[in-house]
Amino acid sequence: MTIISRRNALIGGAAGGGLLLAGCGKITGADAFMGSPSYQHVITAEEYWTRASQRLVLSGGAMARQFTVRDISPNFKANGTLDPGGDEYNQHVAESFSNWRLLVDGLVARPLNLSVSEIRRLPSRTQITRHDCVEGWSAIGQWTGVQLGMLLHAAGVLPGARYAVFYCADNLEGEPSKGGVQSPGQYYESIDLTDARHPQTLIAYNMNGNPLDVSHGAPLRLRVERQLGYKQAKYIHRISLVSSLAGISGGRGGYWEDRGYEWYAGI
Ligand SMILES: Nc1nc2c(c(=O)[nH]1)N[C@H]1C(S)=C(S)[C@@H](COP(=O)(O)O)O[C@H]1N2
Ligand SMILES: [Mo]
Repeated sequence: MTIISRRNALIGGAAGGGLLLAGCGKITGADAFMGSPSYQHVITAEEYWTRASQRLVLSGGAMARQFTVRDISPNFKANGTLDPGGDEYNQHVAESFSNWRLLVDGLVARPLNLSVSEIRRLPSRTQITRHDCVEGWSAIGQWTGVQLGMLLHAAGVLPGARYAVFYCADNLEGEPSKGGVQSPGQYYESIDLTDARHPQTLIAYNMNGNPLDVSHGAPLRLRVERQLGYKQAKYIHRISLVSSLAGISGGRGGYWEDRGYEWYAGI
């Protein structure tokens, strides 16, 4: 049993019967010594992060409920942007996202710049959770990704950092079904560092065992399982740590927050 599968087993147990599936990557010798400097930082951080994450779970950090494979919804509605479109995003789709980068910057000691394939080679976590949209629908899906806390640990969070801000590739032109003030804007979201370091908070790349499709946020999306649907940012290309949300777009920490929704969208 690897360190990683032990970690996943522990978290699964503490979740109260939550089922965790395989996909917990084994770091092979080759993987450990190949990859960009950013990739190396994350691999180096992994073991420390595993222990920190176990402590968090054992000390009773509330976990979102986890479900079993049988509970997965046959049709998981896609909502908000279904396809960011545009020349740049379309080019990424055509290249199967091989040139997509995830930047982790802002108040960090070592900014990261990772490809999707590097992210896929990192230790992963898989969880089956329920997604609740404010519009009144829910769906259960299985998500696989890298724990955001591990990335942040690798980047080295600097004193003063309070929020992680997620920048998305889509410009929403006022989604008609949501109410609120409709106006164009780049989708973005933010969470505090407690949620960012929660073991179930993932930068996800697989849904129900397959790479995310365009409608569900390809190639990378956030899962922050104790909050509502609009916090689950899709099409993420940058995560920035900041001390304050003022001055970012409308200043309230998210596309929908800037249009009147609560910033803390707890379920
Ligand atoms: N980039 C981006 N992320 C987004 C949205 C969006 O329009 N753009 N919509 C949000 C809303 S309101 C919901 S309910 C979920 C929907 O995720 P899904 O399409 O996978 O169901 O994504 C959230 N994340
Ligand atoms: Mo939503």
